[in-house]
Amino acid sequence: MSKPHVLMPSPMMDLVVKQLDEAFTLHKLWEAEDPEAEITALADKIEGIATGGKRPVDGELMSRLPNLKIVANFGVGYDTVDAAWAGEHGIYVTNTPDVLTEEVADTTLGLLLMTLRQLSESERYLRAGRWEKEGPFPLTRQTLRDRKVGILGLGRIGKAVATRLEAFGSTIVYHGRRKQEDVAYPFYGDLVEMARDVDILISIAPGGDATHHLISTDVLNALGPDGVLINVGRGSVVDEAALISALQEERLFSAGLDVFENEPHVPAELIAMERVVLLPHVGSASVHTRGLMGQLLVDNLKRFFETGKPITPVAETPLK
Ligand code: A2R
Repeated sequence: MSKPHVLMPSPMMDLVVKQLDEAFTLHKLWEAEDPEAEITALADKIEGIATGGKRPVDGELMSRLPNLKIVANFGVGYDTVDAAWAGEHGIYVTNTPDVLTEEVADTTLGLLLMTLRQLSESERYLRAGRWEKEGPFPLTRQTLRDRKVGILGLGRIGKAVATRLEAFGSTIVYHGRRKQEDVAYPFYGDLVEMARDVDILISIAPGGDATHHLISTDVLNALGPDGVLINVGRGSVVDEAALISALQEERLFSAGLDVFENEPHVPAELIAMERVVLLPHVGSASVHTRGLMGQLLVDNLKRFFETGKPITPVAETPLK
């Protein structure tokens, strides 16, 4: 029996490419001289796509592949795949949830502490020889002591962040589209109201139209001149221009960002700010965790072509 044809638009980790090469007829689009002509030539054959999100898998691409049955996405966030379109057309979309939850939560706490205690800035101070020449680094205005933290997106990762924050003694509240009955933390139906009541806002919500620029000027103003924003979800959730203005005008104290609106571009205005902590989207980026994510992507495709059911379909998939 011939192996199912799977399209890989952009390079992925060796572990994924090797296993997909063995199990399927894998088409590495980036190796094609003319990728668009290659898609047209293969159109009838392709039954699966393995994507890392570099090239969006939108309705335009999927509609060119009449036998497409599954799109396997690397990562828990799948905002570069039009999952609603796929669902409407009977195509499964899978992501890689759970296996990265603890790693991203660890990174979030690291970024939070780096930001509050200005640890990047203080290390640069030491490396520049300023400790010896000028004396101790100034006391930081921020601390995690006695602070109230608001979580935007109390999902799998948000809850793992909250568990860690409990151990740090923080007070925790959250905002989402609905109150979760099995959660004891106070719920805010209004994000501006929550921002007004907390010292620190952590965003771990997904990207996409529904969350685009949810963290607006109003939210940042409500967080206030002593407020700190941490974003580890998606860059699109924060109005980056509004954030830059708020920081420049000292309407917000600081920010710790692992994600940006136009990655890998990071605005020069942010890079110029000493106090702000900027990470190159490393939330889940350990060999250990990325390996588990890659394996789950491979297993989703294999399981689907063996049984007709993938392991972790996303919510928009109407196929039960
Ligand atoms: O709204 P709810 O109650 O379904 O809560 C979800 C929340 N969320 C939103 N909150 C406010 N406005 C929205 N339009 C909205 N859409 C979703 O985000 C839920 O608590 C949370 C997402 O949690 P999970 O689906 O469990 O995702 P997980 O594994 O925690 O990952 C979160 C995100 C990914 O989508 C990537 O963008 C990033 O972390 O790596």
